[in-house]
Amino acid sequence: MAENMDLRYTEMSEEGMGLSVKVNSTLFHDESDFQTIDIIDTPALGKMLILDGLVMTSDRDEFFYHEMISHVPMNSHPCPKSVLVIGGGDGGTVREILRHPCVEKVVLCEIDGMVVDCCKKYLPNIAGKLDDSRVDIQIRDGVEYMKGKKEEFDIILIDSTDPLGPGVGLFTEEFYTNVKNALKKGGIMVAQSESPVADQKEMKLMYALLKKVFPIVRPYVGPMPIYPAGYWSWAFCSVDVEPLSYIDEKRVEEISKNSKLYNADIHRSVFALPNFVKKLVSEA
Ligand code: AG3
Repeated sequence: MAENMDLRYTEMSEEGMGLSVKVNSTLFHDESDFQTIDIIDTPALGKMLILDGLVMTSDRDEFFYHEMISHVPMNSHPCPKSVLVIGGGDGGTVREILRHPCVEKVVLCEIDGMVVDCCKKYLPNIAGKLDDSRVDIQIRDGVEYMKGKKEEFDIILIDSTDPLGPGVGLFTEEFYTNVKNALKKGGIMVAQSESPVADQKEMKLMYALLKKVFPIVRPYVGPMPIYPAGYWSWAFCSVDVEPLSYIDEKRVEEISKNSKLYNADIHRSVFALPNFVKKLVSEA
């Protein structure tokens, strides 16, 4: 390689704002049946998973996302035994779910087997718990998987890509209706819901659909350094559970002992929304 050659990975918005990371090397590059998959090694963030050119996760900042998507809903349920993750083939969300002792079964429904294999091989810190005996990995389309399910899960997490490419069917009224029907009484769905700064159009469309399906739809927000605008949102949705109406204090305390971000104060504060986010969601 030429001396001083500066290889970079860049994810740029249409307006030309984005992330730029120096790259040591590319560890994996292939086309699956669904998308282009890259694993790169970087000095700033460790190894990173890139799908169709968009960053999904990295060794060093994955906790911002995986702790938020999982512990907020998990600790809002008195005893989540059966949990479903749609997407999330990197395994980070599953790893966090398994830290809750009441969990008996986690189904991971990921469309792309190559993502799972690749993350097991190159991102063991993130994917390392996918071989746990409580995990049932289903390599299939989440849209198909959800059809006809009735009251099976306490918690369902939609750990999808952006509303583009293979993930697009996960942003529809039909899919959300099937998810609602698959929740047990007292069940909660959380879906990643894009950046309130960089993805306002997508977010509005998504919340409009969610509000058609779920009586309770409450966004929560947090930092996400490597995603667009560095600021992210998740949608807490349920038929019968308001966020903060129940918090499992004992589990919050246990989980926060070994968490980088999540603790009792964070849990209570994430539903505090800036005015522009409130407006965006109320107009959806
Ligand atoms: N799922 C959310 C990815 C969204 C990223 N968007 C982007 N880079 N434009 C991440 C999967 C982590 N388990």
